[in-house]
Amino acid sequence: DKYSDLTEDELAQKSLAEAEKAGMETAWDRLQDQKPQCGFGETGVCCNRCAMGPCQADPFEEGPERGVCGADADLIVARNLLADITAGAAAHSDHGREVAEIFQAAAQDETGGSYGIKDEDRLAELADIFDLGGKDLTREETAKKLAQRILSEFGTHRDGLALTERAPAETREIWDELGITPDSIGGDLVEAMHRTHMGVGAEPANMLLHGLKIALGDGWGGSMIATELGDVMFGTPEINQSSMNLGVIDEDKVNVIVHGHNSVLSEMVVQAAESEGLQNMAEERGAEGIKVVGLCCTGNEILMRRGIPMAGNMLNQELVLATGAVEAAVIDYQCIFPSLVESADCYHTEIITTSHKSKIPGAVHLEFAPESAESTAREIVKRAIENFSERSSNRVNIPGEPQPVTAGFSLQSITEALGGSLDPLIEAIKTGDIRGAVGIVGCNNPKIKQDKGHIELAKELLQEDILLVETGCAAVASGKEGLLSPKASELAGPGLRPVLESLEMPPVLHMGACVDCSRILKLAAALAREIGVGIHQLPLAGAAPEWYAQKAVAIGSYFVASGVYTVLGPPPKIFGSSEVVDLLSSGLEEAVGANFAVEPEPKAAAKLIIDHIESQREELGI
Ligand code: BF8
Repeated sequence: DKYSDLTEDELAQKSLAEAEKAGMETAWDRLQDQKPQCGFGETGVCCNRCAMGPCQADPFEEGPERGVCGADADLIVARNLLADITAGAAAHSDHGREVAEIFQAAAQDETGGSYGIKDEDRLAELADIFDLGGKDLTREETAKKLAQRILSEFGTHRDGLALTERAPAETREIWDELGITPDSIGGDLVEAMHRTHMGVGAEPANMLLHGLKIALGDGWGGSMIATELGDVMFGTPEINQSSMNLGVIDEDKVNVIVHGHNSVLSEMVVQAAESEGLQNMAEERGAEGIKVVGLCCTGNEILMRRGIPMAGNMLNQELVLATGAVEAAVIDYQCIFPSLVESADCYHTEIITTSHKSKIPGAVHLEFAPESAESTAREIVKRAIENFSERSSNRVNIPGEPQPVTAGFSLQSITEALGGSLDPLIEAIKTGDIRGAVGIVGCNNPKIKQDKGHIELAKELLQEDILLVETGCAAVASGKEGLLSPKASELAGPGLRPVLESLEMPPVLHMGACVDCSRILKLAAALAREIGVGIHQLPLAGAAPEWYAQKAVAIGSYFVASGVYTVLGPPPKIFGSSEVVDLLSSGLEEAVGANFAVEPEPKAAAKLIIDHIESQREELGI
């Protein structure tokens, strides 16, 4: 039927039918309304940066070749791309800074006990990297000093980012030679926006090198800080069992969705919902309890650390409302459709915004602040309970049963599962039982059948004995398909399968939210160090088969700048400039030893990746 053309997720197909019945518009409808999309925009040659414009440079030499300021297609494309990387890196880094600010408030005992230190080993690891000096410091002193040091990296100093030291020397040398070693997270981002202003940068290659620098500041800075401090405060993920898809919504319970990205909110909502008082209140109102369910990356955060079930990925955000059984959807920021309040109007669901950065007209706003986090979280859950009586039972339609998943793969939990060191993994890579590893990451994009890009690429690679690590919406696509279960190891090739079976591991390791792509960097860096090479020499690759977000552009850029060959599904908006296309393919290969490729068709993308991995192996002599 028409729904099965839109999404691979069978429960989503059923919910799409429900949504249509309810008169709820979805992203797929809106994409249809937008067609045909603007060719100038698609190829990146439209510039709307200043009041002399908007301008377009015609890549086909039929119209004007320069904007009013004199920028040609190459510059317009490079400037737009730099602006996209900046927006993405800023989104991750602002999130990271918020986590750091809460960590500081906790260290200074200003959160009324809402936040604290759960993983002391990780705190010690960070104290070491940030060279805080002195084993005599108390835990509290260490935390305070660390918070200060980390926050200074967001703006007030330009001495580099401590966490980049995790990268192997061979990789850091490449950055130094190119001048793309980040100086400061905030400073580099401000400079990036400066460079995109009219009359500043006019050399595409120079602009794009700065793009790599801010991307590295995201991966090895802003995002990594979000991951690390999240682990310190809420615990480093351990392997756990949970479930995924729209079927996790529980008809008998008060359902609270947490949607967005920041663990400092979702963790508190989970804690509040666990409290006996609120559970009792829910029962008094006729429910069997409260169920917190995640969506998108904040869902990934609480799945990783607490085994909380997930309703789905980005394109499931409207469909989950069509179950008719969601009392409240609590959001912070990023990847939240601005039309979500209107979608919710078709049902009793209340949309609750929590950040002054991310308000939606018509939503209830309860500002989340460190000093009142616990009470705000309780208030949110209370509102959901009160809303339970507004649910119309005849409109409840939960489309199927949840899929079991295994999640919680951090560098620590992977190392532990391997018996205390990465050696068995390295050995299996050397013998060729495992040919290499690929990080499949990123979003959904309605231009691609939901989840199909992720799932098909994953299956192709697994049968070639390639181990997969995933984050973000890609990991959720795999979860819904059953690939996050040890059972799915039967899809792996003859080398990989016995390795997985002996460890009872799934063939796809869920490593967390998009900011946790930093876990993939950390794993890659650890492997490279063990083997004694740069990251660009490893048999690794990255893929973003259904990406939509500027954040994904930043992630792709730091993967490549770190030495990881990366294949994109949807084409980036660069095809109006042959210079930029050349720079991102051959130019980057020369500069950082890795490049981008674009291939929306999963089998063809798999072929590119397999060929790359085999040639890396050959060069390593394994
Ligand atoms: O940071 S994968 S659609 S939810 S941007 Fe967004 Fe993309 Fe999903 Fe999380 Ni990431």
